Amino acid sequence: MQKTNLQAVLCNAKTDYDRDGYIARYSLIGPSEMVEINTQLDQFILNCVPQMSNTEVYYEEKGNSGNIKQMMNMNKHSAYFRDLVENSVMRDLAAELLGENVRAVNVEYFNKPPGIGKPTPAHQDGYFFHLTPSKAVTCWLALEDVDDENGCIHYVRGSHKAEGFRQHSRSNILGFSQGMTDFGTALDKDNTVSFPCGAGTLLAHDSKTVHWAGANQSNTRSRRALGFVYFAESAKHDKIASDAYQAKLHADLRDAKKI
Ligand SMILES: O=C(O)CCC(=O)C(=O)O
Repeated sequence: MQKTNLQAVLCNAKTDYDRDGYIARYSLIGPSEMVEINTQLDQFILNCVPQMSNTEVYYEEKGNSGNIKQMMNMNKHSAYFRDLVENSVMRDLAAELLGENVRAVNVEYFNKPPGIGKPTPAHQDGYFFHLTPSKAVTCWLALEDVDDENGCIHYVRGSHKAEGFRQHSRSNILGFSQGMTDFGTALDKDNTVSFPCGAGTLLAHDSKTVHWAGANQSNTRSRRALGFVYFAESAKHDKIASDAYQAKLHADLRDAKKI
């Protein structure tokens, strides 16, 4: 990754993050590096996806391999994406936001294909993470311009400060197995901030920050992004519970013929 002015990126980052539960850095990654990332992504889809299991790649329409909706564990299949999550400004930022060393755990791809890309239900990432305490941050990188039409991210400002997690239950949206059932309170509405942004913008949110995105209503534009997940070193990961959850989820998805 090219050298970024780290000091400028980190300036006020922790103060803003602690207050709001997220930060935004517009145009953080320059155009030439975005070309490189997008080219690497195309290569990944060509070379790695055929080797990945159906629990790591989801399609918006089953059987239509042109419509990848989501990918997980890209860092486990590609040296490029491993390096990107391990050695980049995202990792420095995550450590700054959490106030301690971090473990890079996942690189994910989030796409909303034109016309059919479904909404991202309101959720808190920590609900899926099985961490104690829930200290983790997700960095979200826009791979192209995003807005209300193709499904930009919305955060509920300050929602990370509440005790525990909000209520979730099984959602029927592939890739987001749990959605909040109590979302939409006056407090949620009053504090919702939307993030239309250009390619190369990085958002970072806390594992307890409530967030969601609309469907892709454009028939011509996709909505592609990468997610980089970091756990605080001090947070204990309950791998047994996590693996059991994933196994049950994938069995259910297979039974429902969604994967
Ligand atoms: O890109 C999206 O629509 C959802 C992303 C998300 O939920 C996340 O990065 O935690």
